[in-house]
Amino acid sequence: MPDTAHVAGGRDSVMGATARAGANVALVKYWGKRSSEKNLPAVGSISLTLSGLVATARVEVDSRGARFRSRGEPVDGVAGERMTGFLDWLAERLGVEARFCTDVAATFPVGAGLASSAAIHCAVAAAASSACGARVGLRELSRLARVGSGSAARSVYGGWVEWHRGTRDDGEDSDAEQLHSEDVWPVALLVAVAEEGKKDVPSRDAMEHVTATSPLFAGWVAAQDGDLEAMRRAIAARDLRAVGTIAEENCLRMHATCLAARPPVFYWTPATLAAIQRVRELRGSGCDAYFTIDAGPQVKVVCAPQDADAVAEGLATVPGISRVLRSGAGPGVEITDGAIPWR
Ligand code: 2P0
Repeated sequence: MPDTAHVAGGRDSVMGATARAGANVALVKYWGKRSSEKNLPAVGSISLTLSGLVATARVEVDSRGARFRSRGEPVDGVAGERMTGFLDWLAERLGVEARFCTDVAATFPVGAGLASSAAIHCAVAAAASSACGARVGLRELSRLARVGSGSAARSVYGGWVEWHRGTRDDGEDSDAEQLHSEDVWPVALLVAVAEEGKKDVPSRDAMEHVTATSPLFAGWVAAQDGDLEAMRRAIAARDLRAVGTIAEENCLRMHATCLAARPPVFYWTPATLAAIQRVRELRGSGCDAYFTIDAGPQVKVVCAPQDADAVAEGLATVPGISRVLRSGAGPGVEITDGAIPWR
């Protein structure tokens, strides 16, 4: 339980804090849960936190507004209920009798397989901790963020990050740690946007369905520790070809597991496959570029910074790709207004 300072201030003054966190792209992916209640993963994962694709969350204590707003507009339905549940869980966990409300904004499309959920839930957990004056270490913040959305556990840290599967039922050993900071190895990360709209099936439901029905799921889990070990070594050696090769294999294994579910979960569009082919062609012409795809049709490409212009141009002309976002390794979560809980 975090050490929480007394929540001061009368009912007339609204206390609050603001945090921002980057999206992250998994190079060894989180797919499947050993327990869904607190997002305890079936496998460990390794990601790169991204620059530029950032979510900001303002959390206020006992404000009278809607519990969950996006750019000031109330969000209801399943997303509203999920966020309200997370805010209530955070208040209880942080030991305050507070009614948290949040207003979020992202610099990139939300709910389209661009890890908006990771950035938003990480920023909300950090801002809530700050708003109520709690003292929370970064690993503890990672565990708090994980309960909002599993992949949010990784956005706490900048650069190259590993989220540990853990074995405990209470989740106290399932958090992320930084492998290497964002400034030790410059890489470019491009996102070829194949579809701007929202996903049909939320990752949460898809993971549950795939875990329950895919005959390949056991094989996916069994292969993960080998990929994690190889990826740790590849990142430590700054070996982009090894990082990219492991990431492509891991991504395709995840999607194969989804395709084998009953009924199948299929995220790709024709533009997704065309972008994969273009990455392979670019590699054939000497670019150091590798793809990965999450729970949506977008194709993320990790490449050497000196190849980024050629890769971005190559992706932009793929039929069905509407635009290419450019990013790289980014920093961890930051409090932009409020006390810093982890000092
Ligand atoms: C990842 N994805 O490692 C994987 C790869 C999508 C594909 O984490 O249910 O939004 O909130 O824990 O974190 C997306 O899943 O799911 C995700 P919940 P989350 O990035």
